[in-house]
Amino acid sequence: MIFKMVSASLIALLSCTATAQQAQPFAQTVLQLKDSLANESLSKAQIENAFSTVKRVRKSGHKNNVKEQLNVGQFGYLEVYLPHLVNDDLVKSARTFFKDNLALMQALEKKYQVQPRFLVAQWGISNQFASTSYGYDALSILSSLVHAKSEKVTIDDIQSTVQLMTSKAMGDIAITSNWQGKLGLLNMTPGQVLSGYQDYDSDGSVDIWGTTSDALATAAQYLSKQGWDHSQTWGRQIKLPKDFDEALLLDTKYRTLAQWSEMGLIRFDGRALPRAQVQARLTAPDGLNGRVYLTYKNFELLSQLNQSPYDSIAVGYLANRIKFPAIN
Ligand SMILES: [Ca+2]
Repeated sequence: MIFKMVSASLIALLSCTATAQQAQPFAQTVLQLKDSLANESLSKAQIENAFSTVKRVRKSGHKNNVKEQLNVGQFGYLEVYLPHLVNDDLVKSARTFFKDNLALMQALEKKYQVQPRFLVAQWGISNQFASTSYGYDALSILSSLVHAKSEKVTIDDIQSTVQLMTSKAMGDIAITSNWQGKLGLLNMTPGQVLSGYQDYDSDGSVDIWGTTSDALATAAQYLSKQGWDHSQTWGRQIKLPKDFDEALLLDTKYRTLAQWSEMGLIRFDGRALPRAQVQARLTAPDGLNGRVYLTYKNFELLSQLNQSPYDSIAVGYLANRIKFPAIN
């Protein structure tokens, strides 16, 4: 039933797109993009070379993974989305990978000061542990999204992609992306990849599309540079007191757990919040009637890697499932 609803909406969306005429040809969009990139960090030859094979691409209606099928915006609530996405199979895959790669996990944690369960969880939520993510020419996808006036793509994404294409560190690897223009196993933006790509296995190229350690290390380096706090986790599900003022859900102010405790918030299992000075704020994507969380600063960084608060919460939740029960 749910999938029928999704399909019907998708068909409606596609026919809408098909009838909307583009005001200018794609070639003109490409010219404008090239003009916008003509700055000191990229030569004219590099820009021309990068765009020489760019083509306009249109997305088909095929939904190729569970996340696309579970289109949150169409029908979902976190209460439905979370158990569908982070199901027993995904948890098992996460824990098995973690256990089979304990030495890598420990080495990543030591080098980047990011708990590796978050990296593995980010991979699971981004790509359901697919071992490769070679897809479509990233510059063609991003240029096509700009042409379609997607607000999610900026000139910075285009510039970062061209810089990656011209970077020697990437070796001979083609810069490919998914339909949203996200790169690699962990669906990072071109700018995020550019800010900290890692050739973790030292084979001479950064392959975040087909080498798990390169992909995990690149995300770890990004989170580390953004200020990840290794002494903290991401947040916790809580219960609000009955008389809680709904307006406070829109308040993004950080308060200590002790302050939240004084305001009547308790752990989801009914116990009191820890008496810690940890700074936390409310995250309630479905309002008072949905799951409510107190999230910490690290959650803001996870949110930079994810499309929606649902996915960021799913990463935190999967990371919890990797930690408990403990893997030895
Ligand atoms: Ca490598």
